[in-house]
Amino acid sequence: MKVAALAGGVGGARLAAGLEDSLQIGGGELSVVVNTADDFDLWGLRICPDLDTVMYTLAGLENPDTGWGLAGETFATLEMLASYGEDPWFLLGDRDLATHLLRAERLWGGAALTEVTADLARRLGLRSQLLPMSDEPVGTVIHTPEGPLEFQEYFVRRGQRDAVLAVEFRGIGEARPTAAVREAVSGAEAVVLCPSNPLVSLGPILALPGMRELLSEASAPKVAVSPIVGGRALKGPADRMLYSLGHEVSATGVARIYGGLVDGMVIDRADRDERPAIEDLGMEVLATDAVMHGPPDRARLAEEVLGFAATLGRAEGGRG
Ligand code: FO1
Repeated sequence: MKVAALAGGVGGARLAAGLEDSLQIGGGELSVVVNTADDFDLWGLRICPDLDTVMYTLAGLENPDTGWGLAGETFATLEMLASYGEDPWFLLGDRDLATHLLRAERLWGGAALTEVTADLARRLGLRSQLLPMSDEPVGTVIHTPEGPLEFQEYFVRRGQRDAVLAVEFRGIGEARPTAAVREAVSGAEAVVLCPSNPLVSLGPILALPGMRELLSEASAPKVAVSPIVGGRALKGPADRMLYSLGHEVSATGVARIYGGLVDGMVIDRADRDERPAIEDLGMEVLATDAVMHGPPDRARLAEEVLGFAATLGRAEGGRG
């Protein structure tokens, strides 16, 4: 079975790892399309946090406590940068820096992000395809009462404390899904929208010109997993962002954002009362344990998501 997963950072990476494990049993193939609108430049390096989070997780190298960065990381380089008077606000570990050095060398030499990412992923032994959503740069800007903030400035440096007035994806009009993304989505037998922030993680992927059409034209059943459980985000500021931007902070609120795009929503049992509201949006609902506490949960949830997608494919009688 060929599966395309759309993912942002930690939540997306964890479900992608579960999908990879469950697909391995039947010889399936996974392509993970990853948000690149959190990417930014620091000390001459191109940092791609979501790509790296997914890459390290699929390679089994991730820091299990944070979900991002590498396990057993050290920060001697940052300490030296601090000795030079630099502000070490973004925790780039010594080993993580190797990724940024190799990426920067290839990018500054003219290679496309897709090519560089495939090379890094191959060298770390990834079994799945790791696909940046686009090769053109897109930058999320968070508009706040303090003014516009670059995404990592809002997220890491200022600890997500600012009210969010609007979200802008700079450069999105000129960006396009890559050929590899188009192929992965149109050739998939199931498309999974991972439990990532619907506004700033999957939002940029879905905002790429042509992406929604690509998804609607794909014959595969499309299933989204809610990152909101019991009115709270599983990780990060998604709940506060949804609220600030006038969305309902619930699985139903997430389903409304994906309305017309997905055939099924996977929600947590805690939110099972929302089933009728989500079904009213024209989606099937699977209520299960949607919180991933560790690797066994990832594989179990992935199995359930793929099983659910298969029933949708059958119910629709091979949609085209
Ligand atoms: N997140 C933080 O909250 N603080 C950090 O210092 C930080 C450093 C970092 C370094 C490399 C990397 O790949 C990710 C890192 N992240 C950090 C995570 C990242 O900022 C966010 O998880 C995503 O951008 C949101 O999806």
